[in-house]
Amino acid sequence: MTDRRVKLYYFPASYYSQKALIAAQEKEVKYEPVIINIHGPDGGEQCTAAYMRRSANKGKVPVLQDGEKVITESEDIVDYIDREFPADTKLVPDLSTEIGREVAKWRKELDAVPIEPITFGLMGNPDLSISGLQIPAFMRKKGTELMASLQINAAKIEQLADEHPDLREAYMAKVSDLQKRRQFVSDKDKVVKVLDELETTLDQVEQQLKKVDADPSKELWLCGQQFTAADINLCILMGRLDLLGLAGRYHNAEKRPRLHAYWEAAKKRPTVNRVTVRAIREMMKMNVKKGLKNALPYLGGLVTVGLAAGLAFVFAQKR
Ligand SMILES: N[C@@H](CCC(=O)N[C@@H](CS)C(=O)NCC(=O)O)C(=O)O
Repeated sequence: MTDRRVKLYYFPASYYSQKALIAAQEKEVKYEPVIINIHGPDGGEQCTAAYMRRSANKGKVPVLQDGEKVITESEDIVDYIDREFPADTKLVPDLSTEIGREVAKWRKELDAVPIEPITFGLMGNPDLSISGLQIPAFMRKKGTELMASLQINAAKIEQLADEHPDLREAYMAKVSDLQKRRQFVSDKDKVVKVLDELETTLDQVEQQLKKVDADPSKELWLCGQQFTAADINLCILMGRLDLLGLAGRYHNAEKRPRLHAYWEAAKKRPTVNRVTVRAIREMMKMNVKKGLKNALPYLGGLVTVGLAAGLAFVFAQKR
């Protein structure tokens, strides 16, 4: 572990943030956490001009800042952390080795899973969920409400584009992202297709785990004995399937038993557990704290009124 300290801008429930968080924690990187509320008002904190500039005009999380260096793509963040922070753990084995090539192949395959259509598709069509969405109520919007909020956010971002002409192009790219999200919400057939395609990817994962499992000397990680960047990508996907109530569709003791066993074991790994399983609990805590903070002036008012009423009562009794 080194004393070098970086800044990590992220949102706990964000898929790609979780990738950076697991990597940083696996490598025991000391990082200053900066939470960017991507569900906040006015399109979210990632849309402020200051954050847009900080994130190379992308306005997305995660972002890793190491002194002057700013890294924006989650795959690049994992590579950077692995390269720059030597530790016993090596997340990205050298490409000149067989495991290095395997890890690269699986990272690419899993990073290509279209997580936005799956997530927004399920939020807009919760009947596609098997065991129900686990997303906390304060983060969840249904069908028409979700469509309307995406539209409102697009309008707010267009306004920001007018206010900051130097960021216009970047803001308009975000508006186009929001329009795509509206399509995922409204086009159920497309969502069904994406969910069907995921079956093929997970069949390949099951085959790979079977291959690894054939060697009893190896612990069951995706590319063998070592937990790697490929496992990070698989774990965040499994966590997202849990969150969307889709786990039962894709794996159980009968269907893809190796993947099922893999996830049961992976969830116990401290970094994976903290970042995926406990993310929602953290979100709930954040929301309760925010609620309390907002309620504080009213609570203060209530206490004052209560005290005044009590004193008036005591005073009246004495007379
Ligand atoms: N390709 C990027 C994707 C990052 C991304 O899409 N982040 C999402 C959260 S998971 C985000 O910031 N969404 C907010 C927005 O698009 O305004 C990466 O791998 O880092």
